[in-house]
Amino acid sequence: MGVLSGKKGVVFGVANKRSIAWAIAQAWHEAGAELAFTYQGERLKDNVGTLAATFGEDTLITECDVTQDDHIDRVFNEVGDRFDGQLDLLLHSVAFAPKEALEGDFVSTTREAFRVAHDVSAYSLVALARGAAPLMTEGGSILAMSYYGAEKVVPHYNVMGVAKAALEASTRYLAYDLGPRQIRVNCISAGPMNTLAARGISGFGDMLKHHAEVAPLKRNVDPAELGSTGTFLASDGGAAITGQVIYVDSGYQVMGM
Ligand code: 0WE
Repeated sequence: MGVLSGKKGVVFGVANKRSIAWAIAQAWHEAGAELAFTYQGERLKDNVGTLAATFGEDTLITECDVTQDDHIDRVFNEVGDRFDGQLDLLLHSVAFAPKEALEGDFVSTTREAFRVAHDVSAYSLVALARGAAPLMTEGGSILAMSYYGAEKVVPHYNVMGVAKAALEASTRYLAYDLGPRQIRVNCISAGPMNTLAARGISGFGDMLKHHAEVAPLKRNVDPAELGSTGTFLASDGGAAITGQVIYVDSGYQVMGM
């Protein structure tokens, strides 16, 4: 029996098979959870549908633009119907900043780029937690993805770093609000991963190399390792862990030089 058997979960942020969301979803599935998936727009529907169908042809997949309150309301109605009003797990693996904002100087960030980055990447966790909480009647585990650029300057990460700082702080405030209902809220701060979101970021290959050279473990992070930590946090192993940011980064975060 898997550590998540009988648990029901909803996963936001699968784009393709390299997505962090997919790595964590696979680990949750292997641990016995039953999952539903959302996709961000029509162009990702088939990708997510094909992946989700490997867990069974009847897996719920539904569209969710996390900046639209009506999408979020509909998704939790559908999830509640599918899982008989029970939800235990939620994965938030969603971020976006306009490409220009990740290229120049942070000081050049426009009001609109700042707004969009925070709406998609940070406020969405608050909105999803509020939608999920009424279904998490037996407690639950909410997991979001962060990155080191939330706490230290990573050149060009810019407004995403500020949005991840807001995401991490939101995790602590949500942990406080939802704690009395035994709903836990945590972040995994992952080392740089070779995903769709990272592709097209100039110098990303050099970042991976730097990370592997500096990190105590002298290697990058395997997506399956994010899955293992995600399963631990969702399981009884993580039952007293809430409001935390757990670094899954080969130890990079401890280094001063
Ligand atoms: O959080 C992220 C990236 C998220 C992301 C990626 C994109 C690329 C395409 C958000 N918005 C966009 N917008 C786009 O138009 N990471 C942790 C990966 C990442 O992104 C970086 C990094 C790292 C690491 C950007 C600059 C510097 C380092």
